[in-house]
Amino acid sequence: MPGDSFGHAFRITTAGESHGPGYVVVIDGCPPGLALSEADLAVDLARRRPAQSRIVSPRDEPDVPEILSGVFEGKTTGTSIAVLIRNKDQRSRDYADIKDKYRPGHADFTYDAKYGARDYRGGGRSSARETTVRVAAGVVAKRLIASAFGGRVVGYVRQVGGIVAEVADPAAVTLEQVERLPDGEPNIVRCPDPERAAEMVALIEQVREARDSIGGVAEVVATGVPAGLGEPVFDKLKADLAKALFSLPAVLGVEYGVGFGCALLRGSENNDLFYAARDGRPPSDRRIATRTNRHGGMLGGISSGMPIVLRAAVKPTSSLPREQETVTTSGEPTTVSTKGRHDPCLLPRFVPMAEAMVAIVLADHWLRWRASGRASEA
Ligand code: EPS
Repeated sequence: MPGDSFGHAFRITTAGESHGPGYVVVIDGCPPGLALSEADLAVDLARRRPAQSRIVSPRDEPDVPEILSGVFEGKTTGTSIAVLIRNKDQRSRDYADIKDKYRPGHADFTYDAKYGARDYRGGGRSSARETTVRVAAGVVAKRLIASAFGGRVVGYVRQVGGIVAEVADPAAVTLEQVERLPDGEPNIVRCPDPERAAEMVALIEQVREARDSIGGVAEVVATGVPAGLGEPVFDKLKADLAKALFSLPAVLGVEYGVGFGCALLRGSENNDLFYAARDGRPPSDRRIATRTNRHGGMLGGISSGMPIVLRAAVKPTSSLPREQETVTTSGEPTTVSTKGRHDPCLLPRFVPMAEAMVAIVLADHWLRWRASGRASEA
């Protein structure tokens, strides 16, 4: 079965290639009555678009969304929502050279192995540009979870190369801190620790000058999520979130809570202890919480009501403007130097992509939980 769709009750299907006419997403399952406009979609699309700053790809895509269906008089109708985003700044001549060569680190070889054919322009279907319509769908999902249970998803850059941000409380990071530095200037790397943000920008500029690229880690936090989302045993919330993040290009690792750090801990150090948070409520209305959140907001694959905290490791951009050893499609040794307009570090633009995928999973699981009749009022 082809893999162009994701989700069950809230389901997205995407189509499009980086150097074709554009991309489309069809969003099924969104309830009626949500306020939604093209201007709403444009906010997150601007956070993802190339040419937004000096440290990302200069391909100048305006990424203006066109809502084709599913919205009437400013509100969702409950029928399928289709969004179209046209490609405007393709420069396909940059790719003539890789028609018969495999770029190291890219999907050229594996697409050929699978299909026996590929659109080699800009990576075709494997291009990270496909995430543009996922981000549009993510805005719809964010709207849905905000109105359903006050859910909020915020992502940020935690690490670039060896530079790691200090973040005292992931759940307290605001969108404003991710997008703006304390002096009001745009936070072009999207790291909420201003000193580390400046160091990250300098490092990204340095690797670009060296005609190289660098990887990093993004952290995504979902707050306001009620306890109870997730479908054991195969559709656990953690499993669907991992799939969502791994489906994004360049992701090599996903963890939540203490993640791989759990290998170093004893059970007595790792368990998060329960208590009844009174929050000024009457005794009959106590909220069960945990004193710490090493479990990252999910127990048994079901949301616990604590903030969901995930991290994704993103590899250094494979496209490098330097000669590297490779082979032609017929196996002859050769070299390749990638042209095109590339990001020396994918992390700043990865943040809205990761937020979108997390919001889409939460919207899907919320609708599934509600449909099962087991949802309590959030
Ligand atoms: C990409 C290669 C570059 C990036 C592109 C992702 O494309 P081109 O060589 O055509 O400029 O600019 O990113 C986008 C266009 C985008 O909108 O995100 C790749 O190989 O994935």
